[in-house]
Amino acid sequence: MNRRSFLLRSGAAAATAAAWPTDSFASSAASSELRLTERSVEARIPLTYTGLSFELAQLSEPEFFSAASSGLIAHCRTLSTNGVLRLGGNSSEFCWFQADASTPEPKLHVPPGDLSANWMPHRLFRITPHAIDNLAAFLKATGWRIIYGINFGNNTPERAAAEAAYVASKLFGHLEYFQIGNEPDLYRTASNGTRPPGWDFDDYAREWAGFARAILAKVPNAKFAGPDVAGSSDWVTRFGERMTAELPGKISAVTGHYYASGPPNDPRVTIEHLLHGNPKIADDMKRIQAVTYPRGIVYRMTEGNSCYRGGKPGMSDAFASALWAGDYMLELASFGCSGVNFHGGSGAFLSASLGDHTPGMDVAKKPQTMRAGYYTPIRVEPGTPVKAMPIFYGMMMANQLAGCTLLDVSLDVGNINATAYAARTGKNIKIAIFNKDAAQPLDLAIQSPHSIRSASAWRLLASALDATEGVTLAGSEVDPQANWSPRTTERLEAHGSSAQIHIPAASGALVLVEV
Ligand code: BDP
Repeated sequence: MNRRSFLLRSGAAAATAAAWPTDSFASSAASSELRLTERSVEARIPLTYTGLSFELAQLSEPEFFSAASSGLIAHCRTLSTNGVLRLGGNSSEFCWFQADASTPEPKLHVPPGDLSANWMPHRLFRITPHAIDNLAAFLKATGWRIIYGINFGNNTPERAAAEAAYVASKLFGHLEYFQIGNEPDLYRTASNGTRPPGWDFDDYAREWAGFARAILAKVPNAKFAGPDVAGSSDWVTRFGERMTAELPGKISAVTGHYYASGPPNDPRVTIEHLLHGNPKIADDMKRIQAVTYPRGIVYRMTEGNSCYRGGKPGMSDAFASALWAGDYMLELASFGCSGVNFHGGSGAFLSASLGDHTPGMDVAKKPQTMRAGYYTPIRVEPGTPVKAMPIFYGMMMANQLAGCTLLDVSLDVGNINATAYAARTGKNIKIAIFNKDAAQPLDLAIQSPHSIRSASAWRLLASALDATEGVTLAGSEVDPQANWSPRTTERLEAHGSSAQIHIPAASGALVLVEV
């Protein structure tokens, strides 16, 4: 998925959308229908579907992920009791593990030439065994699992193996798999510069396998995923084919990142564009599934968000991001994705991951909104209470379908920009509906495959798409202690196998149908 070329293509699509009628109630109950059917091949959304991604450099502050991080722990648990934490990002290429006092600091690699267009940190972050011990306690307290990303950009196989050995010994019960390197498909670009311009997939695969073998020599039961690319689905499929053959039984997943738009200071990056969706997701997922399925591995979107280079104020930190994230998570799930990790963390480390360039600040409207890392699902800044951001609510809503078996949904909504996904567990069917249309409400007749005993709904609401406060799910906000429970469960009218729901413009709904 090339996020840059995508922006240009879907920018044109958004322009067409703007010409839609906005003042007419274009769709009547009769024409808007959501029909559910059982899938021919059963597919379950994993319980571990929901995840967060942080910069590995956060570990250079050993207390950040520790048993003492009560605010972050509570928010993680509210988001999911089976979540997955992924550590990586640009900063991971500048992290080094100091196994003991005798481990020397590595030489800092800075690419030659003009660095004005380079977005990498160019400073070292030290990770100590103490930080890993604290991370183990953090994972125990959250009940979350971890994907641990090891420096590949500026590292040696020996150092990588020493780090992996310590991590495996401390985090083993929680470790999903290791990754080696972050966005290697960008290494040869001027903005990254970790490898020279001619460096390509074959060089990558050879070097990567060398690191993996060095780790396996120290941690024989280590599992891996990769290539953790920025955009190239071609590298994803090639990695899956080649590494499952070279290292049989050692590859658990193929992985990639997805930023829906960017950079934040590009005027084409708008809420309307974000919510328009991207047909390339379906195409790429089908190609990736064709490689993973026969090999018994899965795909995970290990890092991403609404807008790269730190997110855009008034979009990435606003209600629009909740509708986008919930929709995106479940769209990927419908194509067999095994999980989604949205990137975030503290402003200092997100800013460091971008070489301290923070273009989002240039478009912030007020000095109070000037910070780094607009897209973070959980705000974690020193001296301020930990806070669930708007995107958190979309993730929480999508997470309600984790552990459930997917149903096929056919949705006929005319020209309204709406999507829906459904999954069942026992006699309960959960339907997530996203009306991303800024102007048109939606009246839907839900047709269930079985007769309905009762139907109810939780709403995902805010006052406006660009509202950065006051987002609710089922009438409740996540309180400062991260408590959340549904306050408003709306009963829906249901007859036979059909139920009716009205979805206002720019809102979501989670419908629970008992059959
Ligand atoms: C990805 C990097 C991450 C950055 C993020 C961004 O892996 O470290 O913070 O993009 O651009 O490329 O916001």
